[in-house]
Amino acid sequence: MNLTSNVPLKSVIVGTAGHIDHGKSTLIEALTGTHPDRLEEEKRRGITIDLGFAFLEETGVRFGFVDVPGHERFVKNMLAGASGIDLVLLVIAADEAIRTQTREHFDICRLLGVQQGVIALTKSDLVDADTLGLVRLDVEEFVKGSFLAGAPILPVSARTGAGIAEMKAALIAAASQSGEKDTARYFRLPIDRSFSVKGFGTVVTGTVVSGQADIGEDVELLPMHQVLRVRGLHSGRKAVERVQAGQRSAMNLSGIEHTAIQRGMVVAAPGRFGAARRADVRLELLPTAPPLKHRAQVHFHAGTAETIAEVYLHDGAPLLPGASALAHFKLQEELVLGHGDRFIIRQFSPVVTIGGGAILDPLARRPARKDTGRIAYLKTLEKGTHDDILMALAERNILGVPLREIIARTGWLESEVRGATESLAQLKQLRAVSREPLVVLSEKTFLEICEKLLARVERFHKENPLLPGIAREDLRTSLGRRVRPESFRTALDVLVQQKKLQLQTELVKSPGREITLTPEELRAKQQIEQTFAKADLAVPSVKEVFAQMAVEKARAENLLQILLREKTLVRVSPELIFHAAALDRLPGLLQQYKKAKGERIGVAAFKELSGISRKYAIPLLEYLDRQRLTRRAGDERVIL
Ligand SMILES: Nc1nc2c(ncn2[C@@H]2O[C@H](COP(=O)(O)OP(=O)(O)OP(=O)(O)O)[C@@H](O)[C@H]2O)c(=O)[nH]1
Ligand SMILES: [Mg+2]
Repeated sequence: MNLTSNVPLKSVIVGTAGHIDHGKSTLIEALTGTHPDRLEEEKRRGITIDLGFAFLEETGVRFGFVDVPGHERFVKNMLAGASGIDLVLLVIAADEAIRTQTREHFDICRLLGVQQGVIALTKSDLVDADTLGLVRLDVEEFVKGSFLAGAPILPVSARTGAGIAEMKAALIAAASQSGEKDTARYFRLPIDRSFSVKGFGTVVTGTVVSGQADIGEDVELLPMHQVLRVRGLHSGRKAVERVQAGQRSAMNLSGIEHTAIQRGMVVAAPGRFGAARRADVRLELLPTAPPLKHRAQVHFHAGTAETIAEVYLHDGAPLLPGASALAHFKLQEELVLGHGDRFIIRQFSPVVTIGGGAILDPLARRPARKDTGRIAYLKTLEKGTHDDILMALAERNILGVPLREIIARTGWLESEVRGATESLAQLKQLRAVSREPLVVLSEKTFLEICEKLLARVERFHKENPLLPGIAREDLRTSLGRRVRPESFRTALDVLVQQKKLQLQTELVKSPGREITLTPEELRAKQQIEQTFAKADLAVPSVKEVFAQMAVEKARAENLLQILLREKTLVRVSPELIFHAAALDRLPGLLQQYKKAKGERIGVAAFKELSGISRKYAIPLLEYLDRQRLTRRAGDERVIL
């Protein structure tokens, strides 16, 4: 029985680094039994060209080795492998000591924020003890002041096997120091290979940088935002049910051709990450690099992706060697980046590593000269608490920020976003204008919307004294497109609750706002009413009534509306209006008729009974039908 099978293994990714031919791949083979070179061309030329992989399980640690090429032309492949590593195995041949790519790979590890490592002095069989001693001194000097200061420096020989056991022990010791992985964050796996396996279909591989994924789950392929099903998983060449942060993983995906997927793409938890062409960053220039000019073009590498970027320096002045600054990158292709991701930049030509840094905002906007709050905002993204960052996001997005965007820009969990929203809402700094999906607005912006609403309603009343209120939809569109419907709805609710506005079905009005008529309007209103009262059932047309009025037509129309709303007048058909008192006489008249002549009445008889002209008799009868005072029966009506 295998007693260790139930003990959870710690997953640690070790990446090699070092100059060409210094024995990286050979050392991996000596440690794991697997030679990482897999391409025909690699075997023929005896050099590593692309990333190679090997695995080793030792004393509770599951090592995933990523072997990188040392050749200067393949540094970009090295970068794709180096982005997910926990430990670096820096390989320096004892007979050659420190060379160009030793330095470049080491710079890259530093810029990527690798925290730990072990140094191998390979080919120890080729040098004597004195040379070995000198190389060791060189190396100690080289790593002084860096994360590798004090790291073990171990002579090894793949040829004789000397030092290999010590190397394993050192890796295990270093692995025990490496931090726990964040499996709680949302799943993300930058793809380094995509191929097809007979009988299975498309398989992608990479190192899981955060979260976990299970067989049967959906993942999103980015930047194309395509949702795919996970059919199978492998880790360390074994079939598994789940892969998680810190593991080398192979993922069998259904619904896509392997040729549609390339290195640099990402599989991730659906809806949690974005893809963009602009990023705000903290950029550090290597002391050995030449000054970097504003708007210079560079090669940009992050995760397993690479593209070309244009560098925007905020004050326009060049960045000096060894200095760091807040900067903005305009990328040639859409990349999937996360807050805090490390990146590397290389000079456009000749191609050498010149700097790197961390992503602050992976969904950045084009920098604007007039945007004076930008630097403070970026500093908040860099150093602020969750509350600070959420406030900064809300303040800079007066339209409001939806949950999805907050998560894609910060890498927080949904629960963290909701938590920060809650605490800021209690402090009256933030307002959730919608809960599902969550959309937040700074309280300041929200209050501005409320003020604007009140002012709009006030103005409406002033401009339309004869109307009871503004239609809700008109009020919303009057705010323009810079206010979301959710913000409008919430602001209106709040104002109604605070009794600052009143809502009557679809009309919004100021409370206590009654229509006040001028004496002239009052007279006109009475005149309209009396005209209809006098006409009784022989009503005039609206046009005729208006023709006699002293006030202009628009005002007369409003006064008519008021009379209709008060139900003093009743609209029987679009053209036909009666005084309510006249209509009230009809049921009595009909009942008398019924008693005297029976329940059926024709149009001519009705005309005679009511004294109404023929033109108006039909619409009026139809009105009586609707009122259920009569019922149509052929050409006649039955009085009910
Ligand atoms: N004598 C001796 N030769 C070694 C040792 N390790 C590697 N070599 C030889 O050095 C050469 C290069 O080794 P690799 O492992 O391919 O070197 P690498 O660093 O992986 O090279 P790239 O991947 O191309 O950068 C090979 O011919 C190895 O046989 C060693 O410990 N002793
Ligand atoms: Mg190699």
